[in-house]
Amino acid sequence: MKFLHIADVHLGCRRYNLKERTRDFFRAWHDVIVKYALPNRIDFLLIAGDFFDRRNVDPQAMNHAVIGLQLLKDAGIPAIAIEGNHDQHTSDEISPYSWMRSLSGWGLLKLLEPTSGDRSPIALVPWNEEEHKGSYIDVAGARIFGSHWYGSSINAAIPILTDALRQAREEGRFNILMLHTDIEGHTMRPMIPALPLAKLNELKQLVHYVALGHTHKNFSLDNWAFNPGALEPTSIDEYREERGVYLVEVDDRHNIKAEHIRDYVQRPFQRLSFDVSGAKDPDEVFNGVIEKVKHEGRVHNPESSEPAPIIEITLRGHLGFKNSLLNMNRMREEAQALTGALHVMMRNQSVPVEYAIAAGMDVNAPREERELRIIEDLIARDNRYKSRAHEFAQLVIKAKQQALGEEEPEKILELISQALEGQTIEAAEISGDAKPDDNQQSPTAAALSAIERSAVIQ
Ligand SMILES: [Mn+2]
Repeated sequence: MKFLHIADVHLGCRRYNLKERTRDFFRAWHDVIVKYALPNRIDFLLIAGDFFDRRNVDPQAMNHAVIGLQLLKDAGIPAIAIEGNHDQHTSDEISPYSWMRSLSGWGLLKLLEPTSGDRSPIALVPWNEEEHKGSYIDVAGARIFGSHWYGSSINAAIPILTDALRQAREEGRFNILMLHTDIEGHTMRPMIPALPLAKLNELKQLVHYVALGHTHKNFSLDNWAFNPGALEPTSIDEYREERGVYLVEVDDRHNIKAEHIRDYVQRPFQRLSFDVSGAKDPDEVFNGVIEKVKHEGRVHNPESSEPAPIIEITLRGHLGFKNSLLNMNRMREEAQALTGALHVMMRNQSVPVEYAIAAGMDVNAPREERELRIIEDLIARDNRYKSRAHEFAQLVIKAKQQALGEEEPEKILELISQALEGQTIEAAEISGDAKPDDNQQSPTAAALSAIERSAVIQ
């Protein structure tokens, strides 16, 4: 038995407002079929969720889907799919229709969906070829099970699904479960709950192969659970991850030989970064960026079959003049002309010098020195206290030391008011107000709120 396992095709994915980029997802999908599905005479193709980028499939994406599915159908290769979070149907109460179900109804793919039974919220029923519906299907010695996208309820769903599988699996067949979920320890979004490995492992006694999807990077577990990764990166943050398709061969004794294939047409990406610190004027930044592109930029060769790259250029560091003086458009156009890139993205993450804290400071300097310097810089941002920034910074440190030493609050207050004497009067005079304004922060409060703000600036 031989099959191809793909996931996260994301047909119809739109990025950067580029028509070409949408076609990339089709090219990858088409190339994989032509290069690996057809010549290898596979018995079936598995699509483990997120075939489409969105539930409301646009006409172009539907064309892209049908072209590939028709090629498979003409070759007699069944395409077996489950829904992912991106192309999942709405609740059946709202509408029983979905494009994945339509494609299944037209015989272009076989969408495997659990149903809900009388006794259990998850029931698995055999494929019905007349109705084009079912939760599992028998093909070429395999029994393939589908599942829904369970999202954060995956933990509760797995034991119920496990019970249903125990009933429906067939001894002697190669049992495959298609599952769209992150697995703990292998996710790209550590903040989002994923299925614990222990829970997944409970399925080991029931199925021979878990066909995973959802995580856009490749990984496999114990030559048993396999996640191929997205066909194409859906965001530039994914471009460094390994992704591809699994070509799987299973012998009569159910030994698995899974090969991860990455050689198909993919859009190349490149990330460049330029430090603007110390640049005297916008021209210097412009020239620096262009030099960088000339030396390191990925140049597209129009003769080659490889697609033109998408390049992202990020400006970092401390900018010595106004942001608005940077001509980002000119940089983009020049970089594009030099490389022949499909698209150049410019991102400005530099921080204007007036907001820069401890600019140019040795990061290995002693902690006390760095602390004093940071507080001093924060205080100096307020013109009213600029001339006494050093003195006030020392005061902040002293007050902090007393607080840490559990000195009485009154004593600390005394220390501060003594040091500030004269200053509050001065400030009130400048503002033309006899009483200190409620909005007028004391230097200590200004420094403390500046410290809070600095957490954001970093
Ligand atoms: Mn996805």
